[in-house]
Amino acid sequence: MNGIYLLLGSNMGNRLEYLREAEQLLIQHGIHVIDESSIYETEPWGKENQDWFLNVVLQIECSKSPEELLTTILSIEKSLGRIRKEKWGERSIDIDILYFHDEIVETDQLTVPHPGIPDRKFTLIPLVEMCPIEIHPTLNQNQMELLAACKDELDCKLTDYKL
Ligand code: PH2
Ligand code: MG
Ligand code: MG
Repeated sequence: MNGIYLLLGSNMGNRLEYLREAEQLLIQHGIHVIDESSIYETEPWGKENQDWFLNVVLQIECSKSPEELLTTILSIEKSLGRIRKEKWGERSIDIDILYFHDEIVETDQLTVPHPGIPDRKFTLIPLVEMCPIEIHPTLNQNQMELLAACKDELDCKLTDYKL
């Protein structure tokens, strides 16, 4: 992988506004957004009976380590009212580090590449749009190959929304 990729997701309140505010807060914290995917409206994965998500992937640049980036992300999630209740449950904003170049991080706080990537179309479809032939550092498949092998059948609709 060449690049740092974040997934933003929201399924509460004004979802588009949460994505926009999250991007603005990332920029205010010195993070450069260099590319963004389309915004997708996606069926909830992992837990039914919650509203659909809006998801978008950002490619960023920053001078932070993965751990420092996570600290920034957690403070942004907190300032946007994220309350952690249950795993996979509804959230105003979720910001996940998908890839940090070819770095592999496995600590109690952070796993990079994000372990959910190969199982989630709502993550792979925007990645294919942005970096189809970049290769996952441990699975050794590119984003198109990962999507072709992905068994997730949940819906992922392209929208006209813009950040
Ligand atoms: N995030 C989750 C759990 N389920 N489903 C969709 N469609 N989009 C998400 O961003 C998402 C999810 C945990 O972070
Ligand atoms: Mg997540
Ligand atoms: Mg998260």
